Amino acid sequence: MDHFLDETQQMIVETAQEITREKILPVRAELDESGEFPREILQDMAKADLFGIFVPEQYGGLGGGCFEIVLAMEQLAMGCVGIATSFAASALGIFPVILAGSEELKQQYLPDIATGRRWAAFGLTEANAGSDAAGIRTTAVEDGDCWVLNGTKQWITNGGESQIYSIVAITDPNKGARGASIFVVEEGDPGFSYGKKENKMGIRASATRELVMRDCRIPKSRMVGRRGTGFITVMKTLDLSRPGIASLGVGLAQAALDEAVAYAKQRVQFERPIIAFQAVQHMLADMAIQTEAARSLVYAAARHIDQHPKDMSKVSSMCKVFATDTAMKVTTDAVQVLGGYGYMKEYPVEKMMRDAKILQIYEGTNQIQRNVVGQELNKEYS
Ligand code: COS
Repeated sequence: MDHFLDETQQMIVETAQEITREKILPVRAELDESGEFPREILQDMAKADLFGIFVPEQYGGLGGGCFEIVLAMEQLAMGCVGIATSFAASALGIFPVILAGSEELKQQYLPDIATGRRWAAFGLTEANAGSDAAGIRTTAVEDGDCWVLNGTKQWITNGGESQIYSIVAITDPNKGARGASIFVVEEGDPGFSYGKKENKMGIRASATRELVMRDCRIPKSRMVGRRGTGFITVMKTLDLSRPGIASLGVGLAQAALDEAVAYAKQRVQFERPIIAFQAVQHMLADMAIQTEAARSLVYAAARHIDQHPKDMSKVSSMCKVFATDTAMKVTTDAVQVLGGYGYMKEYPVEKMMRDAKILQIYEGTNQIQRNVVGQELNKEYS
């Protein structure tokens, strides 16, 4: 389907396609096996200006919106969701600064993010605060001209690999959701270290690690936005980033569909290519319909967000749910079409199925997304 991309958008798609074809596809199986972080590929993305897409022009970026991010991430995910996740996590990590940071913080960090000289990560989740994001226990206390942070963040994408971290911490314990604030913590700050590195089922090329803050002292100027506004900025950050995760689902579903059709055309059983059997055709048809429906919803949601930045939540959650559930279904069906071969590591579809699962879980489970949609409907119809 023609989605009417302008010249810049078409260029973003072609650039991301080239990275996928030249850099990602040749090594994705190896990185999946080893769990090695794709540093060089991220540097290639930086050289191709992909990290500038989400940074405003006055700080050296391309000034793209949610739609441009979605276009790039979809293409990267066609190669490897693990590698695409490392890219996505840098955008997520810097969104709080873009959305709520002071001019000083923007000038301090955004030019480096735009050129890909430094990468970012988002430090929200803790052992006992996942879906219940307001339940975090990390604290930040004022001491002279510093903030002192204490706590441990868990399952942080790009942990140990990024140099800039947006950390959510409690500044006023008695104020509930109004008691959280966001801080930029840099690699090398006193009292900041990395903990356990996770061994994962899928997206194995991405790094997932604990962040540990023990009397971590940072300058006062590193608070992002006003004290107590951290939770709201977190919610806006996630609203803006979830279409990106949805687009990873679209790219992954498309890649699985491509593999399944190619296999079905060459696999002969009962003296015919299996694509000649209606049972297989119907599976492929459903996969194609669902993938295009997901893409159309994600594109429409991203375009809506760019036009109506104050009205992001419902469309963001809707497209995240639909596209990532689609990715799970389509990748599972791709394994089924390839049968025994699909279950073996010689073919890429088993990796795709493993990678799909996390999309339904991270950046807010699909159950939480349905809660958000339901609550918005409740408001709209009251
Ligand atoms: N944009 C702006 N503000 C928002 C918002 C949004 N999308 N969603 C909530 N808020 C505001 C509310 O208006 C409320 O403000 P007031 O204090 O002024 O009333 C405040 O934030 C608290 O909202 P609420 O009471 O709805 O918060 P809950 O603690 O019930 O949590 C959910 C809401 C479940 C939606 C939230 O915790 C969430 O998104 N969880 C998933 C977290 C997640 O994605 N984790 C993945 C790891 S991050 S990579």
